[in-house]
Amino acid sequence: MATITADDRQLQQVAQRNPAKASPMFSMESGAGGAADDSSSEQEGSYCLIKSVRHLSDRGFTRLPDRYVLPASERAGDGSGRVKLPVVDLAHLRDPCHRAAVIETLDAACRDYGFFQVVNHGVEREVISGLLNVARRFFELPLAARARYMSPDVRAPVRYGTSFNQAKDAVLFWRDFLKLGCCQPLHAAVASWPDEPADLREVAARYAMANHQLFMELMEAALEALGIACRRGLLRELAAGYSQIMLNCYPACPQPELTLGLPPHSDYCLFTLLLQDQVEGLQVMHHGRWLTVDPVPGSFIANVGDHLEIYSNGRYKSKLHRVRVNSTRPRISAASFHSVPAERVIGPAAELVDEASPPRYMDTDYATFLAFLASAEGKQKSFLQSRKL
Ligand SMILES: O=C(O)CCC(=O)C(=O)O
Repeated sequence: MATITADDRQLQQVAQRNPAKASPMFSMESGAGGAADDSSSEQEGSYCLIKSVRHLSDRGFTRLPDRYVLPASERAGDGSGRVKLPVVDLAHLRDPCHRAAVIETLDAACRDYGFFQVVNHGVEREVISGLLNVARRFFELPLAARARYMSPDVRAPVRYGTSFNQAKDAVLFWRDFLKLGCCQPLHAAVASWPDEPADLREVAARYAMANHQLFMELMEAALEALGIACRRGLLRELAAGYSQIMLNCYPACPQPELTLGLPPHSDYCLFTLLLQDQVEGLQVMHHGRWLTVDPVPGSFIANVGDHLEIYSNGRYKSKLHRVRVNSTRPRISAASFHSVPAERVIGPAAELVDEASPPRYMDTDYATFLAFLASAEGKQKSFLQSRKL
């Protein structure tokens, strides 16, 4: 039987001190209703379920709480293969003798898998390990310290939470997250990031800058591959574009076969750059099959987001992906979503539209996406579908 811990008491104090901020996270309306777990107290059960899966994992639950149990048809099952993603070597991309060949690889990967592995990127090892390390330490903080950043508002620039789209998920997912908004200038955004662990702001800011630089290089290559002649204007806008770092924590799960860390979804951005530790979990949908991606230490996984599918008028594919969890090894990942400035409207590129290829998507912007997220689960490719002409 679960007992009230020091964490619980601290969290109750946070809720009492700041009920406006904290209480929606504990209400029965925000996704925690109907809890059933190892706890004898329904109130405590619902309270635990909603605050974080890390908390449930730490308490040694042996049975997955009902609110995490997916219908059988939505579980991962046993039948998935493995994939080694196409490799985009940035050292070669930077070499004029090899650039054309790398651009071809990137173009083919974006059209087919929608995913590729980025190697020889030049981002320093300690910047990468530093981010994974500080993320791990953030999720190890006492819950009350993490709870300072809880918000049910999908628009909040800094947000700690759990599941996929917690307020809308009919079934919860086995993930906690910390979202760090990275609008420009970065120092203004950094000031709102958590001040615990003490080095989080510095480490994450270094990572954000290096990661954004990488995104810019990949975008330049993608625009070249798509044959966009006037690249400079868009690249200038992207230099001041909007990005988010999503730090994900998937604790060991008592019955991983019954749930998922994240449901099948596509990303709302131009490119996502994903960093993962050595624990596998990411699966991509390819020709109707789920494939597990082999982690390659030190590399990034890049994937085409909804914006790039729209901008490329459907040539590049924003592919479904999901995350499996396991019973023994916690997993940390950091997904950086990069796109245009938040107020910028994006639609199919003029160069890619003509009589033979009419526009296939409506123009869209960030506000439209946030309104969509606030009203729908956002799983599968539902947002992108809503923009199709
Ligand atoms: O953790 C992962 O491997 C994927 C994360 C992801 O898809 C997301 O944050 O949207």
